[in-house]
Amino acid sequence: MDRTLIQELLEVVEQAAIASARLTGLGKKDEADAAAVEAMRTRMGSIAMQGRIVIGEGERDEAPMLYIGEEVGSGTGPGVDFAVDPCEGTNLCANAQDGSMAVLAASDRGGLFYAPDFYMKKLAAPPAAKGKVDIRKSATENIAILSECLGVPASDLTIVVMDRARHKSLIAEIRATGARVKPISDGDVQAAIACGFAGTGTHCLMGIGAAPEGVISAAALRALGGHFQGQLVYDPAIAQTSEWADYTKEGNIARLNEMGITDVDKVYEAEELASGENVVFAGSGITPGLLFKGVVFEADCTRTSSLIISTLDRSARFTDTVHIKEGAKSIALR
Ligand code: VTB
Ligand code: MG
Ligand code: MG
Repeated sequence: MDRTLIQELLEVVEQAAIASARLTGLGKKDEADAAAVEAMRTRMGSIAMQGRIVIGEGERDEAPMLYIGEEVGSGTGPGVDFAVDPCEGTNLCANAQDGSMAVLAASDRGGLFYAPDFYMKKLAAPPAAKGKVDIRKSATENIAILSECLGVPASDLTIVVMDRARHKSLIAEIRATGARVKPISDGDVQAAIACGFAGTGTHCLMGIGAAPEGVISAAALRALGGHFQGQLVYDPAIAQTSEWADYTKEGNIARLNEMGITDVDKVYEAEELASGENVVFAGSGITPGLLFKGVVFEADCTRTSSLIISTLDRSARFTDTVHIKEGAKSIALR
């Protein structure tokens, strides 16, 4: 991978964000997702690379595009592995709520963990707390560590947690420390990455979300130097999801074993989930969020706001782009 990829990947997520943003607020989450998938795949096709999807829209049979194993790109050039979520937070997009974005993580061949479609317990925190907080510790202990690392009392900390039944006791435990809880309905990738930056008003992400999204979050936080750990969740009693109504803990363990995951309780560090020599994260806002603005459609242009974090040049680039329409007469500075 070389630095020219940074610009290409920026355009990939911008195009995906614009495509789904056209459907913001229309209550059509599947259409918004499909539009982003198609736009992302089309733009990826013109990149000189031998790309491969390792985390995508599902297995080949159910997903026509960006399915796991699909080859993307021109077919010549460096080998690049991708974890993609063209419309992360489809509900947020469909309901015009904050926090949906087009995202991907890229790495050298074999540099991204092939996450199964399972749940994942996650812990994300700022660089100052990297390697100090630990997913094996209780929320109470981690908040004390975070408070020490950031030099602020617990009451100045805001912890993001997905608003789910499974987190009832976690939320109570966090609040008992004096820290604040920001429940989110969806979109734990953006929330996790926001914890890596000071000034976003969020300091830590705790709780259980999806595993594929965990790999994308890990890639971003690894490139940034922040903290991320993940641990697969296979017990339906813990996940408390209706989708696992017919699943058993034993059956899920067997499924993981079949996928080659034998140490099912392993704690994965960011550097294991995104282990490649180089890692690039690219995200572009569909709706506004903690990291960037959403897509704005104007008479003469379309505006996008994005973030690329890359180990290639140790950078985090916040990029606002004006996509100029044919015959544009007036483009405001911002
Ligand atoms: C999780 C989370 C995502 O969807 O996948 C969630 O990681 C679905 O979780 O950010 P449930 O099955 O508990 O509803 C998102 O919020 C959006 O893709
Ligand atoms: Mg998706
Ligand atoms: Mg998603």
